Amino acid sequence: MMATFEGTFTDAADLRVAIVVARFNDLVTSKLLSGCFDCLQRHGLDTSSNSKQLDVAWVPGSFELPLVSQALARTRKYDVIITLGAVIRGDTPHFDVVIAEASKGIASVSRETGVPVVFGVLTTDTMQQALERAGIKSNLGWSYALQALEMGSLIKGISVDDQ
Ligand code: INI
Repeated sequence: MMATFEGTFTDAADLRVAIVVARFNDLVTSKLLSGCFDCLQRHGLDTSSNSKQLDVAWVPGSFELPLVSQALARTRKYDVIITLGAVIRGDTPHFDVVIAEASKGIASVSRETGVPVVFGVLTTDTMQQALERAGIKSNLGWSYALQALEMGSLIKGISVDDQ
């Protein structure tokens, strides 16, 4: 019989989530974090300070997101990990190095550990564009949390018996 696998957005009560957030450009990343919390809480996840479902790790910048995501994924305590960062183009090639390492690293943590890791790193030309995506116009933190609910529940629903 054909199996159809789909994530759900409706119930986060059973999910365990870790968020790794970069302090660099924290004017932006702290707003993304608020958006994440808001979405998770509205979907039934306990976001209180004594929550057993949610942990948050702060790292210096987006370059460090993969390493800490990997450490958290290896604990096997989380169904899904959300990374949050803001890489804003400056006058040097540093931007390209940071975003390349963050994106490749996050993708490989996901594949190597089997724990979905949401890529929540904004890449923009200006701080204004980043702020627009972190609350002034919309808050992509909310969308990243929604994608985490979908991927966490989707992977959780695929057991070895299905393969
Ligand atoms: N880190 C960011 O998260 N965003 C940036 O825009 C950024 N820029 O442009 O430099 C940035 N750099 C810091 C980097 O992520 C590391 O923390 C640092 O190089 C130490 O390893």
